[in-house]
Amino acid sequence: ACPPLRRNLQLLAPDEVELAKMLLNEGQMHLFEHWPEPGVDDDKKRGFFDQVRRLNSSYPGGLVSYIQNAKKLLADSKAGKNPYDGFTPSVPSGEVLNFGDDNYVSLEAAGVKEARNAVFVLVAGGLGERLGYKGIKVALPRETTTGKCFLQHYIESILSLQEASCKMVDAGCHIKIPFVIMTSDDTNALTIKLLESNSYFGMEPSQVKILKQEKVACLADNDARLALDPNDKYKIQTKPHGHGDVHSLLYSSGLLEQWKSEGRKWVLFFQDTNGLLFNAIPSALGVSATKGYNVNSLAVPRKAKEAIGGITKLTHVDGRTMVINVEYNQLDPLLRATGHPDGDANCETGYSPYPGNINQLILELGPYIEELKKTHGAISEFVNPKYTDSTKTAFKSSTRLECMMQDYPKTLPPSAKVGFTVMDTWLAYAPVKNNPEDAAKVPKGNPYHSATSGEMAIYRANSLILRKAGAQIVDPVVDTFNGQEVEVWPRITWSPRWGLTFKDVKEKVRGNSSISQRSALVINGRNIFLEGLSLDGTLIVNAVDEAEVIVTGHVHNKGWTIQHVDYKDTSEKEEIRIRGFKFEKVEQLEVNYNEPGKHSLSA
Ligand code: UGB
Repeated sequence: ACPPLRRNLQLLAPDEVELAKMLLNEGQMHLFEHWPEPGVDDDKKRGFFDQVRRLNSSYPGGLVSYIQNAKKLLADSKAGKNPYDGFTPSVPSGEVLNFGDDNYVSLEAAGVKEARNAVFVLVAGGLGERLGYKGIKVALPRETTTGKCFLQHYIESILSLQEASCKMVDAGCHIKIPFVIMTSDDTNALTIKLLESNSYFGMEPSQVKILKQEKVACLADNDARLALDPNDKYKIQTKPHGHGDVHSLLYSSGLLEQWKSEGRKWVLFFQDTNGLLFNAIPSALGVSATKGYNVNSLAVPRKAKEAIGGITKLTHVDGRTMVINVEYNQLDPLLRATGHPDGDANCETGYSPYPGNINQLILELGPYIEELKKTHGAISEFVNPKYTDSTKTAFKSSTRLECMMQDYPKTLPPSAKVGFTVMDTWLAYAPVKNNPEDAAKVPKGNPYHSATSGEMAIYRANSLILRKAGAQIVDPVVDTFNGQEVEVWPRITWSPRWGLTFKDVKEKVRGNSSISQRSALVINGRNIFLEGLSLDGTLIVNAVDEAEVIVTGHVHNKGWTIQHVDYKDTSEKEEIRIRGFKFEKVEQLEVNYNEPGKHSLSA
């Protein structure tokens, strides 16, 4: 059927002949039409089949399924079919937590106890196109007072949970919490380098598993003809398939069964740049454990049109219901099509009635494995072609199928226990996604989701937590960096092993401590107690775990001042430019306690 291919058959191994037949059956003859006689470009032709083999094995059901799914989704898209046809949205009910109250504190305790049965999965294969940062996002500083990157913070948080959890149940417990990172070709090498050059930030290398997602083939037209790479006609053009790949990768890796045999119970998924996330993990895991949720999504109050999905109850005309994320670009049209003429709008609370999905999912391992045995991890997909005109016959550029990890519950039976947990945004959610220019254009009152707001949110959260624990923290000032107006709170940071839960913080803030607005405080150690500290300047306290340090008295120095930096100022490092400020370290008090025993810093 394809003479250029037939003439080259002798070059192909038997499995490659089968792949070629499959491609021809699926209408992909164009991939070979330009192939010259044998003897010309033979290595490239073999390379082509190496790629086809990879594309075939990394997609559930292989390339046949991919092409057939694409044909169907492209036809639906051309016909203007709404994926939510027949569904009516309504506001779901879930757990709403109030930070620091008795219920919250007891859920945190339940969550820490469960953590020894948990595994963590970070999806970090995205390039972060909206942020435009050149490196990998997990290498960005979470805040620049200590300069610790997101990945270090995540690992230290998991290690602290591991230790606290073990201690709660049995002094001899040595359970190690597994940590999986999903990378892609865009992030894999840099992620491994970051881990290796920092000794895995204190985690045992065997605890960390890297799973690399493969890209998927691009589609050139409505017939799902695969697109050739414009720069190499022996290569199929590929693009990322989305964070939903994490489920099929976990399934095919065999890790799920291994975890089950080790008695693990929970799989916690999270994203690359939310510096507040681990504030929310203990209580949310407590909710999963006490409510027996098979699926628990973390959510925050959502501003209408904010670029985070809305958690929605969908009821089908046939009676089916599900509680699921409706992505931010689909919520507005869905609401308008179902009798809400204002679409995605704020209600009297000033927020959308649909809680915002922050894509932190807690799945119960047993039911998760059972479901994946049926689906092999395939997740409902979508396609988003940009057509050249209203006839929808041609694309401006090639497209591909995509999938999202939060669509996992779509295939679950109605008996599955699917819930969600709403927390305060200030406590739980501050992603770094938008570049300075786009962030400055965000409508007033909506979150910027930028490097500027992401860092300032850490200081605000820590200040508010200390306040709730009884310290006096002065109100913030308002300042503008890279065109974004933000609250500037004292620059308070602590290592996860100091303040894993609110109870931990409360136990370590005693007497009448106060911190002025221009102050910076770094607490780096487990047993550091603020006892009647009055801070006006910069104080850094480092202590080994076995040291117990009482910090008291008045610390006053010139401290660290905040300098404005323009994001276009290329004399500054990109990590600094994108946040729009840096610290000038004028004066500080830094104390180190390297010996066990009781110490007192009495300034
Ligand atoms: N990611 C991958 O690992 N692989 C990929 O192929 C793509 C991404 P974005 P998005 O909570 O903040 C999501 O781009 O997809 C990783 C939810 O869909 O930051 O626009 C990537 O590295 C949305 O419902 O976000 O929006 C990153 O860690 C809402 O909840 C993660 O996937 C929103 O996040 C997310 O990728 C949010």
